[in-house]
Amino acid sequence: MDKMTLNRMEFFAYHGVYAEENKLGQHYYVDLELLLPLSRAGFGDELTETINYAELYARVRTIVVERTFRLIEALAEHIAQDLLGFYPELQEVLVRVTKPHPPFEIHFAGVSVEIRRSRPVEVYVGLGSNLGERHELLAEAIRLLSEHPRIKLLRQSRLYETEPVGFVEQGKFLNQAAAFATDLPPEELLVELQRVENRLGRVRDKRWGPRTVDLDLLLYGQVELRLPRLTVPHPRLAERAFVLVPLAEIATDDAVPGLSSLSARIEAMPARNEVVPWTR
Ligand code: A4P
Ligand code: MG
Repeated sequence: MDKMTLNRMEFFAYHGVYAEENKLGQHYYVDLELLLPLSRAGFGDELTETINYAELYARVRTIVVERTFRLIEALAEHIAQDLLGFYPELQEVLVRVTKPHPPFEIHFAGVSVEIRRSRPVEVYVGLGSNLGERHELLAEAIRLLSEHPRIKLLRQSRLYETEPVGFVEQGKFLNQAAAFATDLPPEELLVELQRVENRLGRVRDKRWGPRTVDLDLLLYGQVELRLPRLTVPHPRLAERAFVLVPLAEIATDDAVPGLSSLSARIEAMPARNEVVPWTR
C-alpha cells in the first residue's frame, strides 16, 4: 500500500495528568503515516484523488489544540479514530505523539506513544458450551468480548442444541455464532478469545472434550491465514453443521472464502438435523 507521511507537526497545547502541564502548556510533535492508494492521484495529478495534507493538518491541529486529554495515548487514539472516520480511502494510520520537553526535570529526550490503527473488519466467532449453565456462559462470553474497546458486537445468532462431534461420550452442546467489528489484528483477536475462555473457566485437558466455553475464530473478513497458532477461516468450519447453521443465520451466503454457498453446503449435510434451535 502507498504511504503519505506528515513529519513532526508542531503544536502548543495543554494535555497532561499534572497540574503544571494543564497550566503552563508545552510543545507537542505529531507524526502521521497514512496508508492509502495514491496511484489515481499520481496518474491524474488531481488533488481530489488524494488526501489534501493542508486539510489533514488542520484536522489534527483542531484535535490537539482545541481538546484536552490527560494522556497522550488518548490524544493519539482520538486522532487515529478521527482520521479513519473522516477519510474512507485511508486503510491504516500510524500516529506518534511526542512531548519533547515535559515540564519536569527529566533525563530523557522527551516521551512518545505510537499507535497503528486500521479500519474495522467484520469477524465471526463460533461459540460452544457443554458444561455448566451453558446459555449463561455463552451470553457472558459475548458480553465480555464486547466490553473490549476495540471489539463491537454487530449480530448474534439464536442458540442451537447440538450432538457432540468428535469425542461423542459427552453432554450436548449449545452452539451460537456472533459477528463483531474489530480493528484488532487476527492474532490479537485470538488472544482476546482465549482470555475470555480462561475467564469463564475453560480447562484445556482433552482435545474435543467437554468445555465451559470454546470460542473459535471462524472468519476474519475475507482474509485467509495459516499461522502456527491460527488458521482462518477455521479449518474445520465447512465440515461442521453446528458451526455453519448458526453462522448462516447472521452471515451472507458467500461469507466464507472458498465456499460459494453456505446454504447449499448446509443442505448437503445430514448432520444439520442434529442442530436444533434451543430455548430455555
Ligand atoms: N487455532 C488455530 N486456528 C484457530 C481458530 N481459527 N480459532 C488453535 C481458534 N483457535 C484456533 O484450540 C486449539 C488451538 O487451535 C488453539 O490453541 C489455537 O491456537 P482449543 O480451543 O484450545 O482446543 P479445542 O477447541 O479442544 O480444539 P479445536 O481443535 O479447536 O476443537 P474445535 O475444532 O473447536 O472442536 N461438538 C459440538 N456439537 N459442538 C461444539 O462446539 N466443539 C468441539 C471442539 C468438538 N465437538 C463439538 C464442539
Ligand atoms: Mg477451539
